Amino acid sequence: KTSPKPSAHVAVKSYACQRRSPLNHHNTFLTEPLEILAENAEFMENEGRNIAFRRSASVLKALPRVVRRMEDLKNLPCLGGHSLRVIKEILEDGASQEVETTKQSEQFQAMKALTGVFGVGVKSADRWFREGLRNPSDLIRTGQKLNHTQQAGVRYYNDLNKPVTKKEAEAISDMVGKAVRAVLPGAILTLTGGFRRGKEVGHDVDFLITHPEEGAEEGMMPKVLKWLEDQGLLLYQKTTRNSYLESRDGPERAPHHMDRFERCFSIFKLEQTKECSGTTAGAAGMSEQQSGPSWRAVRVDLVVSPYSQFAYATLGWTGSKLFERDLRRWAGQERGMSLSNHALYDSKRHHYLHASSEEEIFTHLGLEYIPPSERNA
Ligand code: DCP
Ligand code: MG
Repeated sequence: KTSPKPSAHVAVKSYACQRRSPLNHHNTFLTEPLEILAENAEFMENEGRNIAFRRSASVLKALPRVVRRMEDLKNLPCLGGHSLRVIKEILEDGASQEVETTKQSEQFQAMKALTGVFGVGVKSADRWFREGLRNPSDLIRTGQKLNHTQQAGVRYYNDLNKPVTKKEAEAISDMVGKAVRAVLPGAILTLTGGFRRGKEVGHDVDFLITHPEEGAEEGMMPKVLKWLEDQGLLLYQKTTRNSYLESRDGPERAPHHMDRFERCFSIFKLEQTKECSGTTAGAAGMSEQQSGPSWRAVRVDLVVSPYSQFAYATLGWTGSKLFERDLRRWAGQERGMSLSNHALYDSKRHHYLHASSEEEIFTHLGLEYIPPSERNA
């Protein structure tokens, strides 16, 4: 009988920003169920539980192999009793009763459908759920008062819930790049968010815009939007100077890491090639209409940053959300520093730390550099 090798237990660090989290990992069969419970906790506005399940799932993403037995989890950080029970059940029975019940529950399904409307946060969705509403068509049917964002969200609901492909993100990147350079020669456009981390699909396309000459980027956003609008590429746009969370779901959601960049939430009209427009148009006798629309709606976020803050903005907008959260937590708890999407402040020495690249920020924080493709925590 062979005893398990000690090397079977890998050391995993407790902050997500200390770990390498590739896009494709070995334990999706565990992380997906845990993330269902996290999402459900989010719908119940139980932030502690949400983050606990997110952290458990994230730790499993960093493992170099499939988890087969509970012993494989020995010495791993962030795995609480509840997560361990769920994992054990999946390892033993192939599924967790709690996860299956949650997925089937009317509340979970309704919250998912309602928060799936662009512009609808957990608070509004929960209120509607308690009033008996279950999906976007109920909002229309019962004549709910919707703001402009939510109206656009309902109008383009199907398109916006269809994953955006990398190819579509690249097509939009070309369009935005043209707009940005036409408005301000020398301007730099960076694709951020999930696509920068190497994801094949996303729920939106995130961009960061800057210009090497400090201050030149000021007043750019309206011009870029006008250029795009004149080309007929915009279905919806709303510019804000506030944080994304604040503007998404009301001021009560304002986070501690307030982001003051000029930001535009938009919906693009993306022309589709025949192969992409869904239904097969080639069949004999099919009219243009039956072949489906020639365009689709895509959510696009644009952020303008001064050059001096560009490295921090890039790091802050690349994600993942948990990676960002742990970067800020690491800075505060382990370094006595305060990290935002704009800057890094050393609270002990009372000064800001300049950085012109993401690598420099990791160095300031005393962290090993993790490339975007391994920030999928
Ligand atoms: N972000 C964050 N905290 C939030 C929202 C966003 O730190 N609450 C940052 C990190 C995200 C980035 O902004 O990666 C973009 O936000 P998205 O919601 O677009 O997230 P992703 O691009 O990572 O995922 P998706 O593929 O769903 O768009
Ligand atoms: Mg995104």
